[in-house]
Amino acid sequence: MQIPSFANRLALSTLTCALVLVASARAMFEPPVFHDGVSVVRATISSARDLKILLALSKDTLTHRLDYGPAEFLFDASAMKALAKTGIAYEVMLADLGPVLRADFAAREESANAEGGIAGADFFADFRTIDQINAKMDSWVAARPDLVSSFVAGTSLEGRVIRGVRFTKAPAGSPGVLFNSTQHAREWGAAVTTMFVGESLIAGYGVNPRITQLLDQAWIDVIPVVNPDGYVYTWTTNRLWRKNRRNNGDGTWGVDLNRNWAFQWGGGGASTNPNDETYRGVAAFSEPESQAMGDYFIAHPTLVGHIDFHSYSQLVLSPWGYTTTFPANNDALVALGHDMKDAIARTTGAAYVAGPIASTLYIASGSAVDHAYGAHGVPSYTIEVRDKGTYGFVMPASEILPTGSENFAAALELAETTLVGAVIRLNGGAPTTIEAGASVALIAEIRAVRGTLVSSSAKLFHRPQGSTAPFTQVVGSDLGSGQFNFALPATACGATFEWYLTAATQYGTARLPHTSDVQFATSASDSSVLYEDTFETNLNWVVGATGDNATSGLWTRVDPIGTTAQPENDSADAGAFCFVTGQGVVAGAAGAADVDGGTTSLTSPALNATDPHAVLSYRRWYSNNLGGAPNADSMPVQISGDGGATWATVEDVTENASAWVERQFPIASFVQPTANLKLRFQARDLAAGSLVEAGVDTVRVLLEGCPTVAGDLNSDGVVDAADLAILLNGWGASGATDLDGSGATDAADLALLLNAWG
Ligand code: 0X9
Ligand code: ZN
Repeated sequence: MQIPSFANRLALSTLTCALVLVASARAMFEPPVFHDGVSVVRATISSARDLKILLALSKDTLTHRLDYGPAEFLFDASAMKALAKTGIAYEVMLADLGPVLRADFAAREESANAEGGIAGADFFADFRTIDQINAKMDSWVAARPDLVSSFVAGTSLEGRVIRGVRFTKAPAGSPGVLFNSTQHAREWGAAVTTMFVGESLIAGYGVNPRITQLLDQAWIDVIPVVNPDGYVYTWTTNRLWRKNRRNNGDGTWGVDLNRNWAFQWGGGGASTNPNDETYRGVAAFSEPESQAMGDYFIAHPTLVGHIDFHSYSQLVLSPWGYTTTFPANNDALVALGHDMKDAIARTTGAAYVAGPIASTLYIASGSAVDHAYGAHGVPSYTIEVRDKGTYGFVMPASEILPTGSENFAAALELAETTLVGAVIRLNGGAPTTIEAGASVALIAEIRAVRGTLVSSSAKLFHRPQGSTAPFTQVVGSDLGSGQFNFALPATACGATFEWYLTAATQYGTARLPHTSDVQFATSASDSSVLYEDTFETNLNWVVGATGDNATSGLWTRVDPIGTTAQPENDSADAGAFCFVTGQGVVAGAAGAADVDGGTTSLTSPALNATDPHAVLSYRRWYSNNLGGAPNADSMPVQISGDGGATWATVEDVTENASAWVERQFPIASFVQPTANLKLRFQARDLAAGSLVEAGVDTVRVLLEGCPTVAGDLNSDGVVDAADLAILLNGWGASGATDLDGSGATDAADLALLLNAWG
């Protein structure tokens, strides 16, 4: 955003020397701006007209998303009045930035003073000034001169040093990766993230095998503040400053550094208007900060991977930014993006979205990521860290540690993968259980992000868990499109094997799990289906129960006709039929045939499930978020062990998935498994005006586990000498060794054991 009032008042002439002095002097003349009366609004762009109006009214487009859907904007009071009359849907995220920024500013001053300008051990307890960041980098070098060194990437317009640190134990000439942040001054969450990456590398070297292995083979450079002038300005004067501090000479200030890189400079999504937040500058690399970064890429030909950290939105973005056309290696770049997203989710559970920039976010040209990949062939990503808009740039300090740790996981993933060139991804993770006794297919996505895959290098290594024997190797079969099929070993029920995958390019061998000496463990188990109804035929479920009083939308077994609230298809089991609450009407409204007036019950016939380990599984559909009184109802799912005399609640569904959701429960958690088990779904419209649609499909009773083998006294899956020894030990006694329950362990038991031998 622009603050011409201040800029004009200052009327600074273009200065070339003593800029730092001028900058601090200006900070004295220029009082902080707190954006009093400015609201943060999330508006929904539904048409080109909406976008035009929003851009005309807004002081700033916080997310720069020039596409349909939600986007955040800043509006002053008069713009808010105008907005209310436009008919555009919006939500006020924050009514007045003023008090928030004032409080934030006061807290910062206090924390900067309290620490005497030098951050102590609790560096990550709060956001940090550039002096504190620099002091922290110095402390790293002082603590571990054998591991960390400091370098200068360049000098800013106002004469500040753009500093970096390198972490490595690898020999000269080794490959390396770069993590940088804060091209955009206000994105403090990004600066603490790269600082956290640095801190983790120091703390982890020699302690964590992945970090040690990495730094023994590669260097990692961290440049936390690419735009130091802008960063200082966000501390002294305007918390929401984005660009650098170029005096554009027309009363406006700043060039967007992430629109000023040379590759495809001047294309779409970059403004020619110096007053705009995405102003591209007068020429490619016209700004000393972006130019310094461009020079860095030239000076580091062994650079193999890069992340440019920004905030906010929780995105992992791959090239291109300048065009919606995908790069040739898009599938591999996106696979690594998903891999980073998964690493983030495994660390803190945070949900990030991965994909190519232009199709995931918006077109933006002249950016770091495009330059890294386009001009240097370096796989490069923009990560937009937390949050998703609740606090945006003014993220609370409590988010620093989770943001740092989840993105450290992503950074490690990028470094390890680009170093060797290959990405191995298990969609849905490694299986913990497979079907016993048969070879099971494992599909992995394997692609080269750099170089090409070595043929037949995609391999599975497995051995029984706990074994010290060499691993058995199996070459994966290439199914095309980056998919490889590995045959997991046929394994006896109850047994566990350990395994890992590898794949190589000319640059090295990727391994999953990444840490050598760490394997996945998968157990084999039998699963049998004791009961199944996919509702393709009538298996005697009963509609209606005592007390039912729904007047319409009663349960009915049909091939459903969909509405906005009801499924169009069954849950994709064997056929097309399922139970729904009232058949829909072709092109009908959301409320066509929904439940009205009360309860409708659907009860199963008596199910035979006496095994104590039996598991109940069903798929259900539920929608109650439309209509006049949304979310006023619920659907109890109940189970009875005595043929319907008494009922226990399995769940009370309120989740508006508007999709088929499969649920599984151990029956014994609710009732004693019996031969007279019943299941009941009660869809109901109890509150006036609410719209209730439900569905049920694919009900099963399953059994997971291993059958007990008579004679397998030590439960290792086989009857052998070890079991014989146990039996002989118990000779004459009753108990477990008395296999036939005769009261004593005797010749008859020995015969049973020998019969099951092997
Ligand atoms: O617009 C940007 O520069 C980035 N978003 S931000 O809100 N942090 O300003 C997105 C950059 C991704 N696009 C490219 N690298 N092209
Ligand atoms: Zn940014």
